[in-house]
Amino acid sequence: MTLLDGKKTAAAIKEEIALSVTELKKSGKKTPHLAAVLVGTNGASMTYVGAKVKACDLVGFESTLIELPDTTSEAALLDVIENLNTDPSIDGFIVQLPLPKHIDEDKVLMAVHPDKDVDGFHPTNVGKMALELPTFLPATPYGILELLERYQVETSGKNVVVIGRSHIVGRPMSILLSQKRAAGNATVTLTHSRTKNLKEITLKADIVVAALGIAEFLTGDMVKEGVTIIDVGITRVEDASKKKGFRLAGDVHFESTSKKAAFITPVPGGVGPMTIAMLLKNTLLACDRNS
Ligand code: L34
Repeated sequence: MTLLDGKKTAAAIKEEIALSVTELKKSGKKTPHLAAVLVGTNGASMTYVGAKVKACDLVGFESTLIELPDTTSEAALLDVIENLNTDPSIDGFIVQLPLPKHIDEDKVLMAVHPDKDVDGFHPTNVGKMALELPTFLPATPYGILELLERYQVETSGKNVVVIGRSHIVGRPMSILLSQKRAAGNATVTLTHSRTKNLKEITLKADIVVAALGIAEFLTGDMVKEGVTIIDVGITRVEDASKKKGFRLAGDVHFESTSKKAAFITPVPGGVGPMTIAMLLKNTLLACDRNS
């Protein structure tokens, strides 16, 4: 079994990005600048956004964190977005999800200018992604492609089963893996909560991408020998024995599935850090397009 080490791979990617930033600075070009908008005090979101800002520092990017209270109105958030859209110092920005219930997420994502949409969530960029036109790929699927590629996991002609049809992971993942590209050319089955006989389907998979958001859902009896497993889930499970009061669980039951797997991502230290590295990569691209 080979561990697909997202932490290590993300560190290597960040080093590559830091080198590019050094080159940009040497040639007198603009330093990439990422902004992140965080609404409310969701503990996990604060951790992820904090990690994004820290990663910017590490590679030499500028970063701006805009923290808003969870009582922020939709109109006020849209104003903040408009300011970021028109601020020439900002190359790209994200609005961390989830948003408080009184805010329409679709409306907010559509307000982000596609050229600054380094999450790749705007319909224009989703459309370009689906049509294989150059664009910002959503960071989590992009990170998974990069991990598969760097570990030389063969995807061409393989049966891939994606569990979960979210707009930010499952759906784009299913599209990207079927495309004619590196870490593509797979035969993809997209499964979800209405899928019948899921186990019959996952047992035929060469690669399983678990992105449904249920802790330890995928168990050893659901996969075949030699499978590659990508665990996108990250749930905080109460655990009194831990200092923080919780532990992190993936969507995959690691102990039972790893016995059968050829390749598997851990949680933490798998897909999460890759998401952050690829967000930086998109920001570098956004800055490059601006210069
Ligand atoms: N707009 N919202 C927007 N863009 C995104 O790309 C995200 N996502 C998801 C949630 N909302 C978003 C993230 O950033 C999930 N996500 C994310 C990012 C980083 C990590 C996990 C999820 C991460 O760094 N995970 C660490 C553990 C961190 C911890 O201690 O909790 C890991 O090793 O998996």
